Amino acid sequence: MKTLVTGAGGQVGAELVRKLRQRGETVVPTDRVVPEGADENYRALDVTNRGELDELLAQEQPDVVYHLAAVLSARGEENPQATYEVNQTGTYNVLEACRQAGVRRVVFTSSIAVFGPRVPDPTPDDAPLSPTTMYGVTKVAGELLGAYYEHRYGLDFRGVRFPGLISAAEPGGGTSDYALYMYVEGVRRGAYEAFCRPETRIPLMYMPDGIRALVEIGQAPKSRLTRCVYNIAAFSPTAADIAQSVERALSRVSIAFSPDPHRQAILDSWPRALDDAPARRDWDWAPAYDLEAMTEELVSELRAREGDERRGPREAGG
Ligand code: AKB
Repeated sequence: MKTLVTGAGGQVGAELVRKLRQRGETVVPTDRVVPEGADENYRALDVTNRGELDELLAQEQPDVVYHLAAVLSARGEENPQATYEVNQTGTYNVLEACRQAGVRRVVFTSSIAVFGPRVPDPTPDDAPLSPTTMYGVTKVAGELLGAYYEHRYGLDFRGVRFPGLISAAEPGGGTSDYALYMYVEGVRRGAYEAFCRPETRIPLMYMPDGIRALVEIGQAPKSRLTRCVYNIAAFSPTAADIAQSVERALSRVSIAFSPDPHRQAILDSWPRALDDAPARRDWDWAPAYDLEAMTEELVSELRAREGDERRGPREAGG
C-alpha cells in the first residue's frame, strides 16, 4: 500500500511518516518546501496549487492520502485570508484531486478548534460547531466537505479531532503551544512565561498517542465506523497542573504566567475536555499516556536532545 502525506514537514507529519515507514509502508512525504537532507522520495507540493496536486497524484498513484497541511490557530489569526487559502482551498483541492485520481481513502486531521464557546463539558462529537478562529472554521468545512465526498462520490473519508499535541519537536503556530513550551523551554532555559492564565484547561495529548490514533483510524475497518471524524481525548490538566508536573520533574525551573489576550480568548473558546466514547467504541481508541507518564518520557527525551546539542554533531552522533 502506498501512502502520500501532505504537510509532512510539520510537527505531526514528520512523526507520522517515521511511524508509517517503521510499519513497512511505502510513504511519499510532501510539503511546500522539501527539507534539507530529505530522502529522494520526498516531493514538493503546495496544496493550494491544483495542477501540482494532479500531477503528483498521477505520478505516485497513492492508495491513501493523509492530509495534514494546514496553518494552525494562532498563526492563522495573523493572516486569516492566507489561512483560508491553505486550509480551505487546499482541502478542497486535495479531495477533488483524490476523487479524480481514484485515491481510495483520505485521512484528515481536524481539531478541538471546530468547537466554540458554551459547549458541554466534556464535549461530545455532535456538540454544536461554532469556531471562533479561521483555523477552526476551515476545519469544520473540511470535515463537512470530506463527508460530502464520501456520500456523493464514495471516497473513504475519515479523521480525528486532535487535542493540543505535545512533543519535543517545535510546533508551528498553535494556541495550545504554551503546554509544549513549558517542557521545551523548561529544559532548555530553566524558565518559561506561559501566554495563558494558570487555570486554563483544554484537551491535550502526547504526540505518540496522536500518531497512533492517526494510524489506527487510517486502518480501522470501514464497517465499524459510524461517523467520518471522531473526537479523541487523553488528558485535560490546567496550565498550572502542567507547570507543577514540569517542576516536579526538573529540579530548577521557573514557570510564570503572562496571559496574551488574543490567544487567551481562543483558549477560552475551546472545550475543557472531550468525550471520545464513539472512538473508543468503534475503533478501540485508548490513550496510553496521562500527564505524569508524558512528563517522565518527554523530559528525558528533551534532556537527551539538549545534551546532544551541547556536545555537538560529531560527538552526539557517536
Ligand atoms: C492549535 O493550537 O492551533 C492546534 C490545535 C489545538 O489544533 N494545536
